[in-house]
Amino acid sequence: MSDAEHLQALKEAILTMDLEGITAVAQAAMDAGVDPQAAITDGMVPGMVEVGEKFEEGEYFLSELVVAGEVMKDGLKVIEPYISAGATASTKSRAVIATVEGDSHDIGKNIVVTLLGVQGFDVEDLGIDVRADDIVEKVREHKPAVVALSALLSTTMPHMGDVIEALKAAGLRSSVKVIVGGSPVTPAFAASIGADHCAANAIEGVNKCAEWVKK
Ligand code: B12
Repeated sequence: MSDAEHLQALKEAILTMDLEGITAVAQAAMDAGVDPQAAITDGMVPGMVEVGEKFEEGEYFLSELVVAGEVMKDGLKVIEPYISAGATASTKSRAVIATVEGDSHDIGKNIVVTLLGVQGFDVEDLGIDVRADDIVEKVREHKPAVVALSALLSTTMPHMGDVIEALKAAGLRSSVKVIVGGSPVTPAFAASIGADHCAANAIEGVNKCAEWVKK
């Protein structure tokens, strides 16, 4: 099988919600030497995008979103160790990351967590549905160089602005860089809330974080 065929098989596994087959499909891609980051971004993610489109069109329902999410997570479990194995840590800075209040999407955030680890960041992952005050508390405690925020819903995106306001109120805004990401987040929105960067995807975002802390 060619690399392109492995990527297509990964995409199909997400799209057909192949919970039983995904582990073998992902392992086969890794055994064949497919680049692990490409397996995620050019294999599984396009599958998820199509699942989202089918949900929007009414062809898939919430139950399908749930299962597709589980399939993606099982695939990531196989692929992520291959990313870390090839890594050379280039930084020793801290990052605090969270999915904002009201939002329980964490698949993209978890990819960012893995890639930050690969870049040598000491990552404090606060999980999903995290209130601005709790994020500020952790920033006070861990003194990170970077605060990374994820939102997948247009209704929860504004909470990213709440986090920045809460950081300002606590006198902590100037001590951290704030990066925001997630499919509905645009550079214009990021600028409007005073974030330092809006990530186009996990890889680009994490590269920006590494650039910020490069001595
Ligand atoms: C899987 C999924 C779910 C799963 C989530 C499982 C989980 N553990 O995460 C479940 C079933 C729980 C779910 C629930 C809901 N969902 Co949903 N979900 C999706 C779906 C299909 C895929 C999301 C995903 O994981 N994509 C794959 C990852 C890898 O991509 P990603 O998250 O975008 O992340 C990438 C980048 O954005 C970036 N990134 C993300 N965050 C960050 C942060 C930083 C700092 C950086 C640097 C980068 C970065 O890195 C990643 C890799 O490059 C999307 C459709 C879509 N195509 O996005 C809908 C979608 C996001 N969901 C949607 C909706 C409406 C809902 C519900 C409200 C449905 C309902 N009626 O209940 C609930 C809300 C629950 C809640 N309170 O959060 C809508 C949102 C519409 C909107 N714009 O507001 C979408 C777009 C579907 C649609 N087309 O309508 N969902």
